[in-house]
Amino acid sequence: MANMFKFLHAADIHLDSPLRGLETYDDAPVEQIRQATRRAFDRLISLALDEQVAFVLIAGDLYDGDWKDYNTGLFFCNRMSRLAAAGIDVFIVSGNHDAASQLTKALPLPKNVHLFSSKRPESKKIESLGVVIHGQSYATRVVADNIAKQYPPAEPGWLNIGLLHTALSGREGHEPYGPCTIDDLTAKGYAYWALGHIHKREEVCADPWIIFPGNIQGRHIKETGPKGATLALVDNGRVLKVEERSLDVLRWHSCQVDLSGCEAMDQVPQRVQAMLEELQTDHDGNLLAIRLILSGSTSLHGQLLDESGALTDYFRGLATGLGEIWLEKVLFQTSRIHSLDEILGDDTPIAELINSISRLEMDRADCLEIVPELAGFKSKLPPELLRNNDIFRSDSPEQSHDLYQEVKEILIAKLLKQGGGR
Ligand SMILES: [Mn+2]
Repeated sequence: MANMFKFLHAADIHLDSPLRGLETYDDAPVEQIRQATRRAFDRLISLALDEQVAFVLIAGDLYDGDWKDYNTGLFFCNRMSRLAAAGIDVFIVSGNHDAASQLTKALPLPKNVHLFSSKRPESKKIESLGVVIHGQSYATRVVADNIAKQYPPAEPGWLNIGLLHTALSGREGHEPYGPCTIDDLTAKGYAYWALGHIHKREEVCADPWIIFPGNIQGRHIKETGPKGATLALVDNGRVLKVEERSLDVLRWHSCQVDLSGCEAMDQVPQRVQAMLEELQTDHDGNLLAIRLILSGSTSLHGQLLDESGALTDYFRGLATGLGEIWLEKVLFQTSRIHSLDEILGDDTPIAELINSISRLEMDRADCLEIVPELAGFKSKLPPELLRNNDIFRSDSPEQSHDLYQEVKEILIAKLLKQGGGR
């Protein structure tokens, strides 16, 4: 009986997850992004083989949803056969995205793959290692029950592992599925809880180990930084240590470029370039997808807004020149050095006009009333764009608010330029 071995814990692979509107960007590296979840999955397979792990755990949302065709499933079975050839077993629970009710197509599972039942918790023993894995799949997309409660207590004398798709007691930006507390999990007496669902890596607890490995590949700007899986080392029936291993092939970053104190326009690209070069040094050879946020108070504020289109193109050129960098978006969020009152001085007509614009409290409803064409325009947009474009999302009032602030700022900047203000 082997008393020292490794296992790999991954989750939220979202294999063949769609592009989320990236095709609407002119220069998006569409092919690289489209292939990213598969390439990251290939790196997971390579890691399992290189580290000669005893088994692999996948804690839900292996698939993003129902397969378009059988290709996604065939790809998965093919990669599983590589693990089978090395004698590596794979244990899977499904999550909300690939719940039993969500998938209408199926392929026979390779012999080395075990998918846990969605009806009740199951326990699978690996006699040669003294390991028992407890798990339950999602039957439906929405699981509001604490399914962990039904998991059996630890089997004495075995290394007990719980495989579970859950939001625990809630995590920002994630549906509160399979709710449970850390105490619920600890009470079972397992050595390791292999969780999934939360896309950001989190070591919730070290005794027992309760871990969200995060997803293996970021899929949009809200999933930033390195992504990967957890490699655990077991010795004499105890999980000695865990390591985070990055697997992503395309890395998202959102970064601020502080333009405070910039006095001349030629300083702006310098600061942007410095930031891009800094990011370049820390990306494990991956393609970088970057959102630039220009911030800080500067006398260039109005000019930046006025020239935002041309500047964005210029920054794209800088990024492309540096190599594997794609600028997803540039946000202009600088502020004025001087207040409007200071700039405008006495009550000239232009001052009055600008002041009334700056006082305008626009919200979503107002905007649609002011510009009735917007509603017609919105109805003509493809649904894919609507779903992914901040501007038209009715469920994000803060984003709408930001947008209207930006519109106001651009209007004011243009008027100031016309009126000869600073
Ligand atoms: Mn999930």
